[in-house]
Amino acid sequence: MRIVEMIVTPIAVGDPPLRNAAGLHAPFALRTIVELISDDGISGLSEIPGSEATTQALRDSAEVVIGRDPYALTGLEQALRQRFGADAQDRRGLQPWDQRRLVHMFSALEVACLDLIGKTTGRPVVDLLGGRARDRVDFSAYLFFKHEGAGGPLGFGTDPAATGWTAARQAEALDPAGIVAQAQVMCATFGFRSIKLKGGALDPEIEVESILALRQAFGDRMPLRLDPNAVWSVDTAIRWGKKLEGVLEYYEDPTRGQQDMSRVRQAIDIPLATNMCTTSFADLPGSVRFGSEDIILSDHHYWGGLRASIELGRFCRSFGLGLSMHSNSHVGISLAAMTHLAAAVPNLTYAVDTHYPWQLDEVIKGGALQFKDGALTVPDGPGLGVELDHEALQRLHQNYLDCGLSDRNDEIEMQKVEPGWTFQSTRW
Ligand code: GKR
Ligand code: MG
Repeated sequence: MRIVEMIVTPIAVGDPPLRNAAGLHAPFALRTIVELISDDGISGLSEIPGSEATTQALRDSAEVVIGRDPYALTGLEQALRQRFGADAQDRRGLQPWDQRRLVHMFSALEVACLDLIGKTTGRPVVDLLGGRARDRVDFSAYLFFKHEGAGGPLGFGTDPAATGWTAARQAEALDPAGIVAQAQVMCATFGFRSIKLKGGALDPEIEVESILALRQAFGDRMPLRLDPNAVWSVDTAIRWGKKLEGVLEYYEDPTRGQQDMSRVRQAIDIPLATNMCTTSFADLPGSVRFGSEDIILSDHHYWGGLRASIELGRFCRSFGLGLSMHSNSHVGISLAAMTHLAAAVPNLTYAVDTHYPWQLDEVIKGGALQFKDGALTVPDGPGLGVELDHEALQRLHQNYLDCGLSDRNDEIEMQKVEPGWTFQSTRW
């Protein structure tokens, strides 16, 4: 089997005005969809965060990809590294999301190759990763402080006729009562059995009060997580962390960098988790040396694909670390890949993050994948088990062309709400 064609399509999907440490989500989240077509006419799919540089680099990688055997993934990674060079360590950036190029490119190509292989052999991707440790994957409710608005063409506008989650999805939530209301509808709609709150957005006191209000509303059997995305100082992280001992399942990136994370970890009695200070294989020796976290959040878009994420799982097992999974705004192709991966890793025992309920647009046939009791059954069709809806792809590509966004920039969006607002790598 040979790859004969690669189609790279940037899309923009409606995203509500969600707050985070870097500002505010724009009305559209950007993703890039990759299709690899084999010489027998089978197509393999993948999805990665959208960025102009990565999309262009993926298009340029055609010279390395076309004519290649999709099973030859090690050679593909070597060829990409040679052609594009390794990412400098600081390319990740200080934002909550990762801006490295090579890991994203290889992830996009590897997942599409595995989908192609699965579709050719008639086996689900989970089987190509060693088979299932579980049939169903638990996901976590992912709460955000937010401004009123639905995102997409409605922007800050709302549909007054909306009910249920569609109404809660567009409601303002800028205080503990708003967060509890958001959580109640999200958990009732999707059945989630653990909750993560995106922090680093408002004053720490409001964020901690929101966690305590969730505890009050849901009781102590609902695991709770808080993620300030590293914009709290060590002192702030310790001071507020003390109030959350015995309350949080884990405290995600309360502060920045492995050494400071380790100082917080020594001072408080809550497991620390990260998708910001230990984000690559090069960071793992530092993680062990400093003892910066208890739990690493995997993400196949950032760690260089599904097979690399399996390696990360083995590392965590060897060093006694927990393993969870990070997400960013995404649609169903990424969700399917995350589900296959989570099903294949025995020690991925935490409910996986997902932004999926926040996005109403979809590129896969049949519409959104459905959570039941907060979990997804691993798709058992060949490959990822999802198919591209080409009409939807074209519509969402047109959104991309029309919306005028080409890279994620939450600071610019925030300035529309609070003129002069700027990102600070340590805010509180
Ligand atoms: O979607 O605003 C967001 C999140 O802040 C995202 O960009 C982060 O990467 O979910 C993420 C996290 O856990 O840090
Ligand atoms: Mg995080």
